[in-house]
Amino acid sequence: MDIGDFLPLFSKYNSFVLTTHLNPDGDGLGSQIALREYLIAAGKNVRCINHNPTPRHYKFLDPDNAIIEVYDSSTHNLIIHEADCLIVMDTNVPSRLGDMAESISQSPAVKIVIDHHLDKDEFADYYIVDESAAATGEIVYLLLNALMQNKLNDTIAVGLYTAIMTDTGSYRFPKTNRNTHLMTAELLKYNVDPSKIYREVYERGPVNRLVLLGKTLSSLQLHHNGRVATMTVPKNMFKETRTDIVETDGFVNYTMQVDTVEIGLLFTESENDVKISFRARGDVRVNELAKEFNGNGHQHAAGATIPGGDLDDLYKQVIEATPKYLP
Ligand SMILES: [Mn+2]
Repeated sequence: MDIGDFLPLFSKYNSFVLTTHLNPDGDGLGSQIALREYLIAAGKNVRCINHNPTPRHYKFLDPDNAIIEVYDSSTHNLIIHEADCLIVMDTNVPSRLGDMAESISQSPAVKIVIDHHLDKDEFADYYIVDESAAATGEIVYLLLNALMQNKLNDTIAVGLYTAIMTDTGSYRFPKTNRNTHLMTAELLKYNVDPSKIYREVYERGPVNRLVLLGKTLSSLQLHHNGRVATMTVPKNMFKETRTDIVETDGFVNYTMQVDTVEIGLLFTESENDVKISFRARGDVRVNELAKEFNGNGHQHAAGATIPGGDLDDLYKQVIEATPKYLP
């Protein structure tokens, strides 16, 4: 991928819609905020529209709720249809766009994907994709530095720092490398406060989040000689703790704290679907396992959402499917 090939796209069009995946995370939202900031400064008409509202712990990116809109077909379908260019960030499959998938797929607008996941669907005109990037924010970092002659601004830097910090698990996941830290060092030239951003994202949750985490940890089970760990959040657990799925962000990573575990799984049941989060280490290709359940992701981190899925059935099916992915 040569970033230079894509730069003309961002001046060519006048109206843009930026979106990211269901249950948006720091990478999707931070990348969206950063790219929007550039496009607005370049005089473009930009709307940021997502399937879900911005979660509580990312509100600091859009404190007045003035930037990111929640998709409403009655007002947004026309905007999506009439835009010159749609940019999908941090996912490469329409199924991860929730209710917006159809409207985006049917729009005559030019479609650009900016992403770092494996196994893309063929629905866009341009793919600015680097599967080795630790975050979509790293790709946006390269794009914006090229477009802005290395003169970013504070809003962009905060967005990209948030994207990179969260998608690297605060600089500990395997794709974290020298480049990740060099980019971060550059971002810290701007008004970016790492402690403040960490606190906003990870240390401002309600107490019930910890109660939910406690119950989730208590559900831990080991399978296949301790090589596979599972945790389960049935929907009644959200009712008991008066929380919702947003609060489970990051829970799956606890499964990997067990020494023998090579595949970690978190099953989360909602009203209408079951979400499975997959983690792995070493030679395991957990995105291949996720694919069996219509999911996708990276080699060591993937996800799947099964509409109308039955929690107990899926739990059995996934555990039965795991051995062939263990080396
Ligand atoms: Mn990402």
